[in-house]
Amino acid sequence: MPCPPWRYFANMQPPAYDAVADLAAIRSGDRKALARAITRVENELDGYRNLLHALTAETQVPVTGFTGPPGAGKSTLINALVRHLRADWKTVAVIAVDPTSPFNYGSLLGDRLRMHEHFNDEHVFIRSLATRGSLGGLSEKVLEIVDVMRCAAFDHIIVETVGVGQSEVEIAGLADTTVVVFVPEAGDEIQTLKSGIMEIADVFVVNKADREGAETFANNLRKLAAHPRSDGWEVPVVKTTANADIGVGEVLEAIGHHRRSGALNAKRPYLLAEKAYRLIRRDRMRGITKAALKEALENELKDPRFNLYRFADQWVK
Ligand SMILES: Nc1nc2c(ncn2[C@@H]2O[C@H](COP(=O)(O)OP(=O)(O)O)[C@@H](O)[C@H]2O)c(=O)[nH]1
Ligand SMILES: [Mg+2]
Repeated sequence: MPCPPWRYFANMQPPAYDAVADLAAIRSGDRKALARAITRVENELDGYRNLLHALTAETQVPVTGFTGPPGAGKSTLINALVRHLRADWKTVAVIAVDPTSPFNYGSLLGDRLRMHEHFNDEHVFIRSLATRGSLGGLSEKVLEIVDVMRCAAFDHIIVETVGVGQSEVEIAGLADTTVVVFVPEAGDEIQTLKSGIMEIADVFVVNKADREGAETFANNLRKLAAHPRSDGWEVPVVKTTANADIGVGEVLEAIGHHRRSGALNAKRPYLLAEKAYRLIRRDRMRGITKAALKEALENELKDPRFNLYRFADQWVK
């Protein structure tokens, strides 16, 4: 058959993206469809909004966030948790918002070797996201990606993020249960983090319990966490030595208790408000950067009648 003229191809419309069919594939366990959907959402490719609008509220899949300073052992702990969950035949998705995470293929060889056992396991879905915006902050996209993942019928979804200031609060808006990982050396740090951390932590982990001062540190944390919160949940403190697989089962238990406690129901409007706020902020601020403002100002300032308030109003959507 002769080849049709090139115009024929140029005028051909690609088939419209069918979000409902895509979601059905994701629900049925098609991991390739899931990976493609994540890429679609991450890069805002054609139809990504349709996909998000077609999501249904999946509240059954537990989403646990791990936050804490770099080097605290979050990845090691998650690795051990995945091993425990797999021993129980559970499926797990891990999403790492951390450029240094061993879940990231580009990481150090040692870390990669550590994660190797799970990379080849088809029941463990691992995805790492580049941080956008503030250094160490949670990628804006992770919210949407986790919600897509919730549809994929995993038994657990785990999110790792580096705890640098704001991101602890961000992860609280994202995860059902937030685990804050400390190391015994964090003695002074805890005083400065105290107020914010107490609000968002559902489980405290003192990792590297093989190190000196772990017991004292854990006891100090217990004193801080001794009072039940307004939602009735008393934050447990678990000591772990993640690289020796010690205390890992207790972390899973603590997460399970939190999930079953009903505290989550009290937290849900807060979590959703946090998410909605971030989505709206992102959309309203789209295209508005200080660089773009500066560029526009360079022109406008030539006008002697320039007025900052009229200028700003032009940008308010
Ligand atoms: N001594 C000790 N080292 C640990 C423990 N857990 C993790 N590590 C080590 O701490 C380093 C940082 O761990 P990693 O999981 O990458 O930390 P992350 O940055 O919080 O994800 C690695 O060299 C781990 O082997 C632990 O319980 N005890
Ligand atoms: Mg890590």
